[in-house]
Amino acid sequence: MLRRRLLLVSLIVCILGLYVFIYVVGVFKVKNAEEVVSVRTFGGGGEDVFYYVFPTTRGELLALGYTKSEEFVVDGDADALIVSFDKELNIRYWRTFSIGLDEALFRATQLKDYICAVGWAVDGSDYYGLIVFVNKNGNIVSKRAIPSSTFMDVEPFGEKLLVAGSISVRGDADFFLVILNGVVIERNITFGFGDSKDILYSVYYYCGSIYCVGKRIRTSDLKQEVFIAKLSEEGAILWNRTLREDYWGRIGYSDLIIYEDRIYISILRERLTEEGNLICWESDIACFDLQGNALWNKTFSSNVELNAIGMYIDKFGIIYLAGEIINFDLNPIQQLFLAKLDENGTVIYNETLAPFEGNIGTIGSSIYIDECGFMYIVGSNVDLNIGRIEDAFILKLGKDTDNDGITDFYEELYGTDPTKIDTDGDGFSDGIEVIQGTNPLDPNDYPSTRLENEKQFLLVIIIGVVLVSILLLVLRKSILRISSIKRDV
Ligand SMILES: [Ca+2]
Ligand SMILES: [Ca+2]
Ligand SMILES: [Ca+2]
Ligand SMILES: [Ca+2]
Repeated sequence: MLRRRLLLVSLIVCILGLYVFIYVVGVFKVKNAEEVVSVRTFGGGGEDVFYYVFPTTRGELLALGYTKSEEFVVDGDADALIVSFDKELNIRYWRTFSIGLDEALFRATQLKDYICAVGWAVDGSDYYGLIVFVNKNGNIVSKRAIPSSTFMDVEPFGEKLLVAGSISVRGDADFFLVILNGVVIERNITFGFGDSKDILYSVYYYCGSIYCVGKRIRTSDLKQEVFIAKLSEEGAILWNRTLREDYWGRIGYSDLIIYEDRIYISILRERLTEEGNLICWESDIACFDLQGNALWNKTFSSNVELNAIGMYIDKFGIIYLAGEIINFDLNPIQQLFLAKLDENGTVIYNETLAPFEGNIGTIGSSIYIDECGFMYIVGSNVDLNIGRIEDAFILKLGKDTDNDGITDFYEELYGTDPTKIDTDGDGFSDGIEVIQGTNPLDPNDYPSTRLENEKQFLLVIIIGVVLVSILLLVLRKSILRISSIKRDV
């Protein structure tokens, strides 16, 4: 009898312990995201640029680019730069990296235990393709610089990596796809036109095929065109096509993303008069099927420049573009450009922003959207009085009216109420439910271990009191029983 009581007491103590543990772990780690529009700059006296931002599996945001420590720079002063931010834009760590030349990192991808970043190193007119492996502590564990090449993009390729860029052969450049096993080149695929300088800007591995976009500059007439191709895993070209063949203005950059069997390409290019004079720089966003047939095209233009080179597609299929607009009607004249399009190319949002005070221009380079709809844009700002790039920046954007951690835009897409913290009334905010992966519209589906608001706090107290009372009752009975046994003895 006594043993059974003791067993019961231990069981209740265990339950209480577990209960307190779940409560502490659950409640104190959960905090509603603030309604923020925040910006953080990174840099010193020289030039600092972020080219790319992406989330790692560790919940951080990594920004890549370069840093120049001195105001007046000479060759070799630019170093590759990696900065890790949390989602509140606090810097977790930053690293610079140099091989004695001018280095920059341009794109990166997540591998199982490492981040692989690619870019270039410049030595006068010589270019090196740069590849860097970074471990989870932000330390560079291996690196390689491949002569006569430039690396523009990297993509996981099974256990290996696909790197895209260009390689120079006797002064001419060819499209260059490298298959890497670590830093070891396992295979490379070069293809080009023989009469042009060719560079791949972006590569994407999708359903067993390789898709890439680049540009070619024909040496005879300097005509520039955008080239897209689909290749087999072995490197055979399955189809290819050039875009804007009638066109010979310069191409600034092009990016490629595939989402649900559709290829999306952004192009930064010049628009010229018939006489060949520059009107402006403008951006196209074009959509193709997997056979390369054009589905739609949309152009964004301004009177001087509009670049929309930062492209991201979220899980709802919304296309985001971030970049820069230069327009003499704006004050300051150079601002951040941001647009959202639906899958049919309809613009659902289009805005210019000046996040810095004073005569400071803003150049957006890359954009990422988290699961709650917050947008993170990186780039660099420009002192417009002297026309010089100053600091790299990261900007977090998103309107969250009810402060439940989900932006108003994403509440619309999730179908939750943008003015109600807990749409389905199950005691868990819409934000917590989205982060925990439960249905914010189903009161019977809610997170099991994370507790959040006062209602639950009260419930926790009540259940706690009941459990403690039972424990005391059982203990008292045991003590009484023990004393009665003693009396009997
Ligand atoms: Ca909200
Ligand atoms: Ca809500
Ligand atoms: Ca809820
Ligand atoms: Ca729910």
